[in-house]
Amino acid sequence: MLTAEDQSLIQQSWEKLKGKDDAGAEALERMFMTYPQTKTYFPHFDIQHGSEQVRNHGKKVVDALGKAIKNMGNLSQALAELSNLHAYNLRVDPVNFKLLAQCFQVVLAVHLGKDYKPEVHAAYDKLLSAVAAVLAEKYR
Ligand code: HNI
Repeated sequence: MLTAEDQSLIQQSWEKLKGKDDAGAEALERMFMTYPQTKTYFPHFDIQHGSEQVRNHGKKVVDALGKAIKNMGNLSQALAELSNLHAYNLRVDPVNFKLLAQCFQVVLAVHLGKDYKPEVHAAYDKLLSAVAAVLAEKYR
């Protein structure tokens, strides 16, 4: 459960995050390198460093997170379409959501530096867990 304090920490730090388009691509690149099994969902992608496809996809993921951040009170509704897509069309094993979340946290830590205080980290952990739960909720 995201408290009012969590939500405000997330909103403030999200505004401070520069280069959001690249943040998504960096998180994906980290995921592909650190957890190579995740590459199996992207056989149609060029996933080399600097790939335009990864950059575009990263931007979509970051935009979706931005939408989630604007709608923290009602994530299920805000992400309903994405939830359908991941469950019925893409069939991404939900364990992978945690892997991307972890990589995204590393990107936040690198980019926010000292602003990525433990309480900010904890707040994002809750947010990304909640997003992952919504993306997986149609599986049953
Ligand atoms: Ni995900 C497509 C958001 C986790 C595999 N994904 C999308 C799109 C968004 C998105 C946005 C584009 C939808 C559209 O075009 O309408 N994905 C998210 C978010 C998370 C996430 C917010 C978690 C935080 N996706 C994952 C994970 C995997 C994944 C963990 C697999 C390891 N996603 C995909 C694939 C596509 C995709 C595959 C389709 C890509 C394409 O363009 O063909």
